Amino acid sequence: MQRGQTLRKWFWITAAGAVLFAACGKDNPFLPEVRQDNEVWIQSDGFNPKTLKVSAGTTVEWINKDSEVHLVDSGTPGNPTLLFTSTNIKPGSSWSHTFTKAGTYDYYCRIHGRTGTILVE
Ligand SMILES: [Cu+2]
Repeated sequence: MQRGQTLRKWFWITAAGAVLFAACGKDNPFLPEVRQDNEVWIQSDGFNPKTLKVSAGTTVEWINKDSEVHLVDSGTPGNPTLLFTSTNIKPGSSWSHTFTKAGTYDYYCRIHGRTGTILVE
């Protein structure tokens, strides 16, 4: 084999390896994403999970997996508790809040009225 051919061969082997490596990686779009223990996914049908159990000191992250803007507000529709209020959570973005004390924290989407609970132990 000629030197040029050998180089080309190794180029393609390296390129194929890089593509395979990327495909097997964490951000592989072909693999389903896994929700982390401190995450609430905002989906078109509501908060997932509807009740999230965490330990005190956990930073809970609401991730908007929907195509609409959502806004997380503590309390229940019509009865906000003013403990936490998110900014507008746009599709693909997220908002976080750290829960330092044990308790049951109800929240809802101020735009759509859907409800959820954070159970802090
Ligand atoms: Cu909403």
